[in-house]
Amino acid sequence: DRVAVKTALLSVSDKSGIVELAKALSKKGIRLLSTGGTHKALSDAGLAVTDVSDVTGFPEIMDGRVKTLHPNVHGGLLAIRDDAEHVEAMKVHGIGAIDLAVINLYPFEEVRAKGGDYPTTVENIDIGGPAMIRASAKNHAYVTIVTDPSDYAGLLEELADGATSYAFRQRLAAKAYARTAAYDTAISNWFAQALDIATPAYRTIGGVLKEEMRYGENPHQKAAFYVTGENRPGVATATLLQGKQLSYNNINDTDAAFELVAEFLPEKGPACAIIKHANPCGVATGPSLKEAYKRALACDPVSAFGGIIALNSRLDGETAEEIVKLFTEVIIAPDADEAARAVIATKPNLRLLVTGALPDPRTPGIAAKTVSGGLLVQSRDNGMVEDLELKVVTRRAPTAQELEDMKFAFKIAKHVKSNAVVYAKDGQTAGIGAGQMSRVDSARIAALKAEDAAKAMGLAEPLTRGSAVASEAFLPFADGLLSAIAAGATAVIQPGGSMRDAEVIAAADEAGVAMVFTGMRHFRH
Ligand code: 93A
Repeated sequence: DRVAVKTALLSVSDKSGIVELAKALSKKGIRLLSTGGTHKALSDAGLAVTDVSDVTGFPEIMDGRVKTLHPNVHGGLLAIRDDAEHVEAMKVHGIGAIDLAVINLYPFEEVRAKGGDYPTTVENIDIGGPAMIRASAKNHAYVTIVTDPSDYAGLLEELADGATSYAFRQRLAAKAYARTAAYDTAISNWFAQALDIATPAYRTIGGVLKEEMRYGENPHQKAAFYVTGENRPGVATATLLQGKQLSYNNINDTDAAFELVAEFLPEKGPACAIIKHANPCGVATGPSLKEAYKRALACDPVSAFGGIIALNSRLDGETAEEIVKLFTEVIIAPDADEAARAVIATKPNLRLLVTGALPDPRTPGIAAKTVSGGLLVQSRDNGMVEDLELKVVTRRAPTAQELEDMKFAFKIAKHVKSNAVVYAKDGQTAGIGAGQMSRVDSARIAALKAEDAAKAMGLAEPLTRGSAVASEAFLPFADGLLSAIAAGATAVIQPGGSMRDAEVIAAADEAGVAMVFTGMRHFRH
């Protein structure tokens, strides 16, 4: 099954290693064909190489948009070598077989990542390259397709006897289709982003392998991290300033932390979110970043141990000093100043990630999860309480302070696993109940945690007294509300829309509690 390589077509944008490869191929007596720029690089290096225009009998036209899109190229790549009709067609039309194709594509992903303008990005959509890659890969029974410069060394090893094996060609064909699929994914997602289209039908799920982790959610599971190239500051694009590689769970939790803290615009003041198992165990704003951290920690200092800390502004030295007092896994922030970096450096295992910016909570995007035999895709939950028309449904309207607390709590409830109940006061979470199967249990747990935190801090009463409470989905019965009132909440924010809204409103009125409906639900499962 070894096929001798007599003719090779080289057409590469990334020209690293191409001259060395071409020299080695040429030494083996392999005839070289190539396109304009590649041709120039090779002939400049003194190699004998045929211009693809001489093969097609056609000049490269339209700024190179049409250079290899020709039957003489595609026939040479696609012909079945032992099919009489194919051989006859080659003879009649003067098509020569091409046995090896070395191709890498216009750097669409790089241009996109650098924020190239619209026409430049479009011009970097390669057409001829993917066509040749797909043709060669389809015909892997005869043709060897190399799409990655890191495979050049292996190719030369394989070609020791001037031929390649079927298994070798098969493997490279599989890699080739992974490459063209990833390339088209990047193009479709760039379009969706450029046009602000959140509809999943316009998006493709896929990415480029960034790294393999030692294990997945559990040690017996394997895991890898793929980057989609989406232009969104976060864990996928962050720079790891120090600490060991992030684990699967770290990446998941860090993402949850940073997306949550990004809800708080830095112009409005510092904010901090502490995450455990993808749920916040404390979120707060404060007069300084250090205060924001301390206030976030106060909500549930027990759970915060070994957590992930996300900050909405540049980490400074005094905040870093405070953070290192407790065992933390990861810190993520837009930036970290010199003093902060020096403090964090005293904890070599603590990972410090900087992103350069915060992601915009309002931009559309895509979220996906697998189910058995399928993929569920939806647009990102980019609803923001600031954009909603809040409807006061109780006799008593909330005070200005209650309204602030309500909005703060609802913002956080969006990032808590359902059923979510969040108590907040003065820009600080007082208690968070997450992931319970019944809403009333989430309310009870949140209140219980607030009592524990009060005891730990030596407070006379829990922070839930006089707080606002948020529920990410409607309160189906009055019981959840009554439990919140028992914990001391004086204001309630929830989407509304239950069959029993009237009952819930009556219970609130009875207790003199103010309640607003947002009309928007934030399930998170
Ligand atoms: O503009 S294209 O879509 N049209 C083509 O016919 C074509 N043929 C090869 N792009 C095409 N290519 C690409 O040109 C290759 O995929 C490669 O990335 C690049 C190499 O061009 P040069 O050799 O001129 O630098």
